[in-house]
Amino acid sequence: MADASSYTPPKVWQWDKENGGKWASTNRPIAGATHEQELPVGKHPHQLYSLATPNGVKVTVLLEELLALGKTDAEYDAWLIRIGKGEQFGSGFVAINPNSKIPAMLDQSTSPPTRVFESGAILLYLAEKFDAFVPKEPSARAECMSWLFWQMGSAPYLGGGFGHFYHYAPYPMEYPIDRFAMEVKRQLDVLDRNLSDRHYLCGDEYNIADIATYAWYGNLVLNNQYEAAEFLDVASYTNVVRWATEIQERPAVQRGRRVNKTSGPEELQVHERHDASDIS
Ligand SMILES: N[C@@H](CCC(=O)N[C@@H](CS)C(=O)NCC(=O)O)C(=O)O
Repeated sequence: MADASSYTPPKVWQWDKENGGKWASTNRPIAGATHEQELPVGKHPHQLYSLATPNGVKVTVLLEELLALGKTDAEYDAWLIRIGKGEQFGSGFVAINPNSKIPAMLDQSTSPPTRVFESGAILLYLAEKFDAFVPKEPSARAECMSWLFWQMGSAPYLGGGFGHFYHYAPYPMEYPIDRFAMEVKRQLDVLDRNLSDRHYLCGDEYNIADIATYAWYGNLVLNNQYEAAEFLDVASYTNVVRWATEIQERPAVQRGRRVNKTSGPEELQVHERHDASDIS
């Protein structure tokens, strides 16, 4: 791989399988399955195939919130998909998510079963199914959709842009780090201003927009995501910190954060969840 200053793009891009990046062994420029691998199926209505990354945590937090509300039909089996080992490219997973990214879900309570992929789509599907954490009144609903889609469109600049170049890239590159740090700080300021006179993102009610946004930006300001707390001066976004702290204290959030978790303190990891008692 050429260093940053000497690189001239070739006429036609070629796949360099050994580009040295952290994800070089799993990232590919083609879609589709790489191997046959059936997915396990449990007894509950919802079969979740995921990992406790911010996108995965959104869904387990919502499922735990629904169960905490007493929606017993929200029961779920959470199966682990180890993306570092390429399990997202197994044939069974690709059948429910042709995009090969966690999270993906199968709802067995419908006939035929319903597949849902994209974390935002899964949140909306579950919130509508259980009539919870999404407002019904049209203008409140529009505000919720606006923030939910804001999160879905914004987080790739945080994860795929800033996080990738600041934390995972094989060597530091000023141009992309500068560009994405600027964008992420702008996004934090968008949230901070919105939360200066609102308790939650859409007003007084906690909903799926908060769940989705907490998983990325709450994690960033509270949990030193990408070891960038100081670099991004996250503590200065005081309204975001206040909002994220409150969400993080919710028991369902604490539970959801542990499901499909394979890193951090071992006693907090719950690789698979098939029953409430799996999360002690
Ligand atoms: N827009 C998707 C993004 C999902 C996503 O990027 N998932 C990552 C983990 S957070 C993944 O599965 N990466 C595996 C890969 O890229 O091969 C969503 O929100 O569900």
